[in-house]
Amino acid sequence: MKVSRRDFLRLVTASSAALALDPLDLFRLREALANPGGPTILWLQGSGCTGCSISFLNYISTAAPADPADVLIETVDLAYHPNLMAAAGESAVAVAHSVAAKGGYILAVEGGIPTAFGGAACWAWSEGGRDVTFLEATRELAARAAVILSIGTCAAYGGVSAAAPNPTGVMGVGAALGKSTLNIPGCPPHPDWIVWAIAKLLTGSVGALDSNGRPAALFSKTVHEQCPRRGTSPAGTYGVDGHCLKTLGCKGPRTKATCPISLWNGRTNWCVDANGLCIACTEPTFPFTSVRRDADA
Ligand code: FSX
Ligand code: SF4
Repeated sequence: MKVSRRDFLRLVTASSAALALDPLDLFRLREALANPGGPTILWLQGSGCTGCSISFLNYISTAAPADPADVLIETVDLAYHPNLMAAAGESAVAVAHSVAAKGGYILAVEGGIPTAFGGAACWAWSEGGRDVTFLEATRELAARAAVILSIGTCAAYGGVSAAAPNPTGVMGVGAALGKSTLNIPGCPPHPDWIVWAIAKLLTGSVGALDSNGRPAALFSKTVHEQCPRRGTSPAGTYGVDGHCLKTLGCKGPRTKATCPISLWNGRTNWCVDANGLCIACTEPTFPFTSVRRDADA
């Protein structure tokens, strides 16, 4: 029976607990088998809802990579992810340190960084009996990263996690660390945008960024410009198909994203087509002005 590298890695990962395989050994094994052209990714989760990871796991495509497994096994080496890695505890942290020592990896951050209370509102991990704040962990791992990828609006700009009255002083990753980040916002970001960013980083061709650190290739047009309901008569109330939702508070005119083209949930639907307003979740102001019927929409 021919077993592909992908099947083998799946098998090893699934059976690592049963085999009591040391996570560091598993890491070295995976490193040896990983796509030699694939970058290593450390993915951290701070103040957010984990919806960014869930969105990524909903990735599906007719072209390669076809699903998250294709991305994670054939394309990149995901060395650390709180939900997806086989390792746990201090062994998992040791893997992150081992990658960090080498440098040149992609640091993907999901969720914002709490900065109040000395960062003590969010812990990344414990090691040697000491709790390490998310602020400290991201500072350390950002130091030798080739690029910092802020996945989701919380990581990019603070988002829901930074909204009042949350007292934890959540900031976006770039603002909290004082570093440039490649921002893929959205609450959550579309899985295609996340995979697009990773693929473009692989080829070094992300292209121009806008003033909010977003790739212009994905975030140069407003939702309104691409909306099939543009020019239709205003909806007088909620739940009526086919009418423009602007008078109800749709933020499509000042929200940059590809939702009307990308569609969501396996390309079946998107907010406006489900008669939901665009709430501007890809914008730095989200969620502060997202539900107000302000004059600019
Ligand atoms: Fe934020 Fe991610 Fe919104 Fe949630 O963790 S961008 S709250 S969908 O998932 O950070
Ligand atoms: Fe623009 Fe929203 Fe109306 Fe679509 S529904 S045309 S995005 S205002």
